Amino acid sequence: MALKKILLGLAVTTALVAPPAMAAQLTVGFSQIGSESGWRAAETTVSKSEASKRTVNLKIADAQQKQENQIKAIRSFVAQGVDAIFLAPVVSTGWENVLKEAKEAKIPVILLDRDIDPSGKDLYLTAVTSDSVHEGEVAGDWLATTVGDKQCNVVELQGTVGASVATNRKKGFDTAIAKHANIKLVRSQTGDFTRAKGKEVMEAFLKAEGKKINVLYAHNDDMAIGAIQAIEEAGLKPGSDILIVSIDAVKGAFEAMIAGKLNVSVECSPLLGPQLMEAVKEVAAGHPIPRRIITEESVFPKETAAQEFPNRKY
Ligand code: GZL
Repeated sequence: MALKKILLGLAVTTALVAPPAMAAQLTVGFSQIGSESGWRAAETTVSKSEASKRTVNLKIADAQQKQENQIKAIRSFVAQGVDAIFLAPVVSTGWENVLKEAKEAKIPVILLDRDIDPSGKDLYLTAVTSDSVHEGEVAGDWLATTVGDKQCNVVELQGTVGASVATNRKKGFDTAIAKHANIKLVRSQTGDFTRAKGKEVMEAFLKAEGKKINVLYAHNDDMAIGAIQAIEEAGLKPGSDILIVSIDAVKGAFEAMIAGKLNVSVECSPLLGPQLMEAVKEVAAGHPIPRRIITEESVFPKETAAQEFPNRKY
């Protein structure tokens, strides 16, 4: 049972001008970041399956987490004259030129799971994302509630440098713990959302801070899972010697919670396919669509992980 149902997202305002109508069989170019995490792989899988249920021909380009590959993919989609472009922007800056080319070609762009800087707000139709500042706040609030007024040194594994979700999850967490003088952030570094880098950076944290570390805050479960290996190899118990709070709520996180090695995971659903496909169909019909599509999310502590695990879809 989820600890709390949270409706994430910002106020919904409709786009001012209805986009150009499109043909019945839609071809959509999807510039996907890569396959850096279980979450990302699930998002790709769901997007494919939702497209196949509808008359949407989805062309997915995997950028291996490199912005230049995403820019190349978008240019190729524009040259092919696709009906719409989905973009999961690996970082939040550097999109103006290529998105202007899409706009000049009258190809609507829909952002997926991450944002771009406000300067680009007129270059896309809508953003299907969660509220990642709130996810960070929920993680920080959980920690404050759990440790009370006990002295607590935190290390942080940040997501990809420059990614909107990493900036926001840091911002939300920092805001939540700022109210608690006993909670101190002693180290913070990017683990690039991957298990391998999460393990490597946690090894460095352990070497530098050792037993002074009381808590790990990871911006996603994959980095937390990598860090769990490092903590065990250092002879410490993840989930008890070092509490771990992370975000995504992928199946691997539930397995770690059931094993008592992870304490809580804040959900960030990758199952955005249905909302995405409905948005692109609305665009095709020339209907105005909301500037932000809300995703419903929850928080899962280890105490309820075993009961919830069978319900998990990613
Ligand atoms: C969140 C998404 C993040 C996930 C990570 O919307 O952008 O990217 O939290 C993924 O697991 O790598």
